[in-house]
Amino acid sequence: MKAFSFSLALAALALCSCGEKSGSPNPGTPQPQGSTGKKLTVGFSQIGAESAWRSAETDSIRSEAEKRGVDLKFSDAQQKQENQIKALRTFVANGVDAIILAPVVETGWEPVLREIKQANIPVVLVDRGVKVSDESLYSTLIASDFVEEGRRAGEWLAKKLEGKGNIVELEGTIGAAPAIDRKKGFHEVIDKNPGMKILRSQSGDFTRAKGKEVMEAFLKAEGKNINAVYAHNDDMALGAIQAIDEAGMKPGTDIVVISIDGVKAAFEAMVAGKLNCTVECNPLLGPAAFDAIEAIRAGKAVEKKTIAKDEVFDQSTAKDVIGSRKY
Ligand code: GYE
Repeated sequence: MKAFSFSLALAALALCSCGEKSGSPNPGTPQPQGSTGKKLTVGFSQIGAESAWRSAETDSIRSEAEKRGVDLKFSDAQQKQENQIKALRTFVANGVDAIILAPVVETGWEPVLREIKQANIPVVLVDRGVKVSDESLYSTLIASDFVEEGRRAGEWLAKKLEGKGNIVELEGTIGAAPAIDRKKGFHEVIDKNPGMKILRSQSGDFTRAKGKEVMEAFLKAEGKNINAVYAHNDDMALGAIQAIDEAGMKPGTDIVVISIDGVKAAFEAMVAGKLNCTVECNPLLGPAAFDAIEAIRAGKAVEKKTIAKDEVFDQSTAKDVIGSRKY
């Protein structure tokens, strides 16, 4: 089970303590205090609220902060890197104890991360990675393996289409790690199937509205040529489903729809027969993020990367598991 595997990964992170004693006399009890005895203050620079996945991640981090008595400074960047950089500088100016960053794109972070490092503030990256020449600019990354998610989507689809068919691709935000990697993994598999072709790829910015808009354009250009749509997240797939419905075709039957995330609405769409498959990506990163912060502050070594273990769900299992989904 996913939750079990994920906690295993977290246990590995906790175990990597290089023999040092934990600062907590009582593991599992909330540790609200900073090293000076005051409440721990953590800045969280979030990308925005573009998807159900993103909102679940925000809720997870917010509720975990509350549970542990952490003073969380939350900043919503509305999809803009410049807003994230501004928020990070404000966190530094205000002397937070640690920073959680969900970086909207991969590049362009070095200068601000250097400033943060100089101020001696640990950075925990959640869900998306960054490209930097110096890995010491952040402490750890807690995320899913996006290339593997793309591969799994490709494999599921190749099987479903028996190696033949025309695909359109709804990409995530340009320059974002999950958009780059989910494309890479998917294309890797499709390239091995000469009967499968990707007709068109375009960004739908991870939103339902943009996913619908781009799918409408795809349908206009390619019409009945399209056998399947691969969306880099559920929200765009749900937008595409609407577009297919409105074009008088049957999503899930006339056009196979596959996406990534595994949010509740995706399970509902699978039960309704409109979405065929979703590859899970765990957004409940709050506990792992604060475990990492506590470990770092206690002087323990943490893994550079912690990968959540995710599953693939399709219409054959959707009904059985929908009731137990946590996001
Ligand atoms: O798949 C998407 C969100 O970064 C993994 O961002 C995350 C992605 C997620 O907007 O729904």
